[in-house]
Formats: sequence, structure tokens, C-alpha cells
Amino acid sequence: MTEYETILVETRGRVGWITLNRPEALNALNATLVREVVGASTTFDRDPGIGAIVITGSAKAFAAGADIKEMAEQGYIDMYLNDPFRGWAEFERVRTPLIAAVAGFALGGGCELAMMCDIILAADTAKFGQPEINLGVIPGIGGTQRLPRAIGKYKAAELVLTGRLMGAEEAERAGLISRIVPAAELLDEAALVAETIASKSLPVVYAAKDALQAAQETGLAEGIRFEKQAFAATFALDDQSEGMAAFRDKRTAHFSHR
Ligand code: CO8
Repeated sequence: MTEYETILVETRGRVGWITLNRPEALNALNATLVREVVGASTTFDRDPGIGAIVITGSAKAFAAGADIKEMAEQGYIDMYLNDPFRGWAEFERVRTPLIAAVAGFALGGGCELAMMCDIILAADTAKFGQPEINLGVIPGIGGTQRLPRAIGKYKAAELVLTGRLMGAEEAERAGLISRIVPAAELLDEAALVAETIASKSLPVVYAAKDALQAAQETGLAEGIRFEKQAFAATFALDDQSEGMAAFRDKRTAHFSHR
């Protein structure tokens, strides 16, 4: 059993849970936390018994950004040579669906971590933003790229250039989040979404996530070609036969993840 310093890790049925746990720093992403989140996510990802991963924080903060105190003394050469972003490339390759359950602050690297997930459930207390401009830096783990893709150029530019935070309702209107949930129900809702996904065929879920990612990364024609191939490939699976037979027989499908 791996010991973690900055996160809590738990398996509930087919769902892996990662809770960011640096309350003294509003879950700021220091090097240890990044290494541990990436490590726990990739460990879950290698486990075929896990069909979805929930990442959450506390009621006050999902994560208030990269750890400013850790970064403050660093220079260009430290950033360039140490490449503090390296771990996230591995996180981006996680095939298991990632659900961010966000309450309180999701700022800077915290907002970027949520945006690297597939689904963002936000408590009505959630606040999103990229306030790096106030610190004399810019977003560094995808904020200038994923935010405009999610909410459009003009709204993203306003947030990144002014550092203004937006609440859950504005985030939902803008298309940043999947939906808003009353704060007291956030974790139960996240569990429900995760369990629902984990009950589906794992290879089909991987294929769907791959195709959704292609939509973010390619042009339409290439994305449609990718989807066509991935769709055809699902017909090689036992779970496609089972899913369609179950519909025909008016019963619930029992997927073997094959
Ligand atoms: N880093 C380090 N410590 C933090 C951070 C942070 N990002 N955010 C909060 N803390 C600490 C505070 O310093 C404070 O500690 P202490 O009690 O020892 O003084 C404790 O958490 C509680 O915070 P506050 O007292 O400030 O709580 P408030 O409720 O008054 O305010 C805020 C909450 C508004 C969230 C406020 O804490 C804040 O503005 N935090 C900083 C938000 C921010 O600027 N985030 C962006 C960081 S930069 C970034 O994310 C760049 C990503 C690029 C990747 C880099 C890879 C290395």
C-alpha cells in the first residue's frame, strides 16, 4: 500500500477516489502533491478493476493553484530544467474517466487540474479563475489553451487577463462545467456519476474518452474519421454483443469488459 503525504486515496467498488489534502495551503499544488496525484491516478488507471476516478478537495478549496511559496524563489532556469509540468503529461494520458468534484476555490493550477478531467461537477460554492496575472506570471498547465476551448476566446481572455474569478453559475452558463450540484450533495453526486460510468464496458468507455479527446485536439474531419474507426472497433468486443443482446432481450447488460 503506497503511503501519501498530501492526498487521501480510497477505492470504493470500481471507483478510485483521490482527495487533495493540504488544508493548510488550500490544497495548493506543490511538487509532492503533483507527484502523488499523478502517481495515484496512473496506478488506478493500470487497474482494470477501476472504471472511473473522482478527484476532489475540501469544502473550501478544490485547489488554490500551484504552490506560490514553492515557486517564489525559482528562476527561469529552474522552470526550464526541472520542468514542473512533466508529471501532467502522464496525467493527460490516463484513460480512465476523471471526474473533478469541485467545491470552493479552483484557481490557477487548480482550475487547470479540473479542466484536465473529463467531467467537472461543481458545488454551488465553487469559484473558478486563472489569477496568475496578479502574480506576474501566466497559466502554465493548459489554462490559456483549455479555457478558450471550453468557454470561448473572449470570456477566457477576460478571465486570464484580469484574473477575475467566476462563480459556479457563471461557469455553468459559460460551459466550463458539466453541472452545478448543491454543496452538501457534491460527493454523493460525484459517486453516482462515477459508479454509472464504472458500470459500463471499460474498453468502450476508453474508446468514448479517446474520441472525445480527439474532438479537443483535431479538426472536425480528422475527428470524425477517428470516431468512425473507434466505433467500428467496438464491434470486435464481447460487450457490444452483450449490450445489444441485452437490449433485444429486455434485460440489463452484464459487461465483461472484454
Ligand atoms: N500557494 C501556496 N499557498 C497558498 C496558495 C497557493 N496557491 N493559496 C492559498 N495558500 C495559503 C495561504 O498562503 C494561507 O497560508 P498561511 O495561513 O500560512 O498564510 C492559506 O493557504 C490560506 O489562504 P488565505 O488565508 O489566503 O485564505 P483566504 O480565504 O483569505 O483567500 C484565496 C483564499 C483567495 C484562494 C487566496 O488564498 C489566494 O488568492 N490564493 C492564491 C490563488 C492564486 O493566485 N492561484 C494561482 C497560483 S499560480 C498557478 O497556479 C500557476 C500554475 C502554473 C503551473 C506551475 C507549475 C509549478
